[in-house]
Amino acid sequence: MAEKYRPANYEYSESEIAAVGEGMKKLRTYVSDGGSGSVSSTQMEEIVKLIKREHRPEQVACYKAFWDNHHNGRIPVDTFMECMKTLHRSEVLLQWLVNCADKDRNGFISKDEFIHLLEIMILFDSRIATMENVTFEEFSVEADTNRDGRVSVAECVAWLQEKQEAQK
Ligand SMILES: [Ca+2]
Ligand SMILES: [Ca+2]
Repeated sequence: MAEKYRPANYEYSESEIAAVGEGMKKLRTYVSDGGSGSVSSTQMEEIVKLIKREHRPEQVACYKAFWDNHHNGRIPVDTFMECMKTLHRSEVLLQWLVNCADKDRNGFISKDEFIHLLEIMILFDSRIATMENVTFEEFSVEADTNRDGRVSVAECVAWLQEKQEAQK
């Protein structure tokens, strides 16, 4: 029987997290560094299998981009295990996805980045699918709470949270 994928709000138990940590240490690119060691982001697909998440290529690419952008392509085992403890909280996932979408890492969400954000959000959380109809123009006005003409990562996260609340 095929094993079911974990949903976006799945809360991993301590023993499951520990087992993923052990699994990561068996991967080909694992390097011990005196601490918990790290794995190359090129093995993201294997890691996503370890956490039993869906691993469509677009999703794997998004996870990989995060570690490439924020950790130079190495995934520290202890940091990854810490992430697993909070992934089920939707605000953590949102923060993480918006950071992923901010491709040039300037702290603001441009039109291209907004379109990319909607694409990746729908991949990760189908509850957000209804946002597909929101245009960038509407987003830039609604989300720009300090009215400086651009939407920061924090403003974007707050806007998404409001949208999610409104859907409940
Ligand atoms: Ca940006
Ligand atoms: Ca702003």
